[in-house]
Amino acid sequence: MKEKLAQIREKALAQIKSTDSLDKLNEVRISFLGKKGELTEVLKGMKDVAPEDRPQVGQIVNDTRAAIEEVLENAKKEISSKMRELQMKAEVIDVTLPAKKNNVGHCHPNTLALKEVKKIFMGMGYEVVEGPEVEFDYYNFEALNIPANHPAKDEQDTFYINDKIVLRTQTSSVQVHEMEKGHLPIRMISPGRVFRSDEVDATHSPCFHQVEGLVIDENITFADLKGTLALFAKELFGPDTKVKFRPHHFPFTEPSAEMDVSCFKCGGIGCRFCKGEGWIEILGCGMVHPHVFEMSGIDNDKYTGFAFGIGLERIALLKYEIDDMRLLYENDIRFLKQF
Ligand code: 2U9
Repeated sequence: MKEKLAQIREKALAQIKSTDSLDKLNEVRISFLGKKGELTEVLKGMKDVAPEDRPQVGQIVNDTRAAIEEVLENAKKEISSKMRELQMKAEVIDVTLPAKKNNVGHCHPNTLALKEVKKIFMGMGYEVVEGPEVEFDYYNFEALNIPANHPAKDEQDTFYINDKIVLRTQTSSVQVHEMEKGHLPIRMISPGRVFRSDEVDATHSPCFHQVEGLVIDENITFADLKGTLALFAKELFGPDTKVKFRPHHFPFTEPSAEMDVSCFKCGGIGCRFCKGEGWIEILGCGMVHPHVFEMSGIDNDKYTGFAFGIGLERIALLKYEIDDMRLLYENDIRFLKQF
């Protein structure tokens, strides 16, 4: 048995020495150490060895296996390194070849517009707060003073999940959650996706984006609203931009207004861009309705506040002079590449 093991060891080492590829090396490994390998076969014959000799023979089998494994490992390293060396010598790298073109992505016009709006309000100390797109009817309508029979609540305008849960139609619900926390004063904007059951056309989409704003503190007046939104308009459309407020109605604000900016193309004279008006409608706003305060537990003797809502797509279409909203959602790379 001992001689047989010595023979196997010699034979294996000789075969490993004469091997020059990893595949062949593996074949040698299998032929000696594999399930049906020569060394494994010897192990199977251990039952015929006299019991008193078994520990010694067992030790020799183990030593033989270890020796073959060690030589195999060394040979593997040597062959790999030789192959790498040959490969390096054979490979010629032309460092003058032009590099692969790196296609770097860039921002969507909506994202660009949102970044600008956020930057302006964050510069004025506003917090940016986001919230859920699926909302309780209460936060989307009731808490905003939109009563049960209001047309906005109609199934033709709103996507209902069930009779208590909707896809939010405005991001105002985020502001209601903030008001309920009761940490005053509040100075926040809430950007996000909103949903309305609209047909798609050049100015409508069932899913669009809003940025709403809310300021609540002691002694906040309509003058604060005007000053803030006039500054916002100047920063967004240029320092010569004028603003104009027209009375309007929203259930959640009283008084309410819509704000127009002087046309940044013609300076207000009237042109094709502003359809000869000289003014462009940009947002809705107003002083938060006392009933809205009441419902969220805010003392309306002590606090007043203003709120506003901006359609982000409208800003993107105007700023980047895009004449059809559908272009923003079609993901045509020829269009998106321009921004
Ligand atoms: C609270 C109270 C009041 C948010 C406001 C508007 C006016 C508005 C429109 C702009 C274009 C919606 O996307 S749009 O169609 N929004 O005109 N939004 S005031 O008022 C609030 C919000 C939260 C608690």
